[in-house]
Amino acid sequence: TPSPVTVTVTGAAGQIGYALLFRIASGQLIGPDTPINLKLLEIPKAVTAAEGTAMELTDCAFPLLRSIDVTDDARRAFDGTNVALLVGARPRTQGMERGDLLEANGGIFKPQGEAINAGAAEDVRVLAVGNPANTNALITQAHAPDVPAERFTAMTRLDHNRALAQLAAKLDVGVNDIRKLAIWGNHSATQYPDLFHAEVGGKNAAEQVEQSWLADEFIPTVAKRGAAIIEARGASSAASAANAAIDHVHTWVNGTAEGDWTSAGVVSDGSYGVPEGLISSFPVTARDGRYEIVQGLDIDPFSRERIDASVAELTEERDTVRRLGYI
Ligand code: NAX
Repeated sequence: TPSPVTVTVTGAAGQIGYALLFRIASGQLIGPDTPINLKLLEIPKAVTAAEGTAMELTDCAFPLLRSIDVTDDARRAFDGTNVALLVGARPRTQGMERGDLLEANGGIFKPQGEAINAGAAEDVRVLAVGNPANTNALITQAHAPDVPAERFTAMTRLDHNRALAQLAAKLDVGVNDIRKLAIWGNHSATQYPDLFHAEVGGKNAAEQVEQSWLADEFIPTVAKRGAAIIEARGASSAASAANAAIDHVHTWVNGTAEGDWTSAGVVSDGSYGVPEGLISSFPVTARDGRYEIVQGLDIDPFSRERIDASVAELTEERDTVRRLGYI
């Protein structure tokens, strides 16, 4: 059997945590043979609830689940961790300005970055799910200078999966018939789901849909899907977000298929005019346990404008947290 992997989940008592932990413990995160040690981080008042979830995990008698540690101490939670899923975050409440939101989350992700730097395993991989995910990942990375920057990522896989599902429904094909779709920029309403490089049945996807559908239906439906779920469900996406987190890490570890790519928020190397160091979504491949930005794509003017707008928002978020002293 492969050696055990330690997985830390923050916000473990939340709704994404509840949809995520059982799938990790059943072997879907890394692979069906890899034993798992779970570490659950919560704020003090939610530790008891997280302990309740731990009891249920125990009661599943998952063959791969070796241990569960519940704590409100970040140092302990990230000690020896191989995979850190940063789900817990301060949600935006009514009347809260964007700056307040960034400030509240800086207070969460800075100490978590420090704890990762202090104690995580050599090969640690970090995924920020909690919003604003890209900038939370950036803050975490800034406080873990001993960990290679490429190990810090933000989740746009849910946006990617939403885009796959919308396009598959439009063209009446299976999601597996679609290749090379991409989400660019921020995990926010400015994100840009790109069909111009996507292929369906080996042919260009954008050429198989009306431009009006692409611009007026597809892009806004994908970008505003989170709000539509809240409207319908009375709560934000949870199981689909957990599913995307599983996909993100599974792909990172196990790789993308030949001739395909996926989407992830990764540290920019300056490609496509995205300022170096920003954590922005790109089309990425995964090979040998590393995400790499797909290089050399032609960006048409329609796409350029949308990528630039989303990247401008990321730049603004970075400037705000810089002003606040978080990076
Ligand atoms: P919940 O409010 O249900 O759970 C969040 C949990 O985090 C709570 O139990 C809370 O006690 C805990 N928490 C808060 N501060 C913490 C800290 N400092 N350390 C450890 N735990 C802490 O939210 P949930 O629905 O689970 O969503 C979690 C986050 O995911 C939110 O920020 C949400 O906006 C974000 N999302 C991101 C998505 C993405 O695609 N990147 C999609 C889904 C989701 O909206």
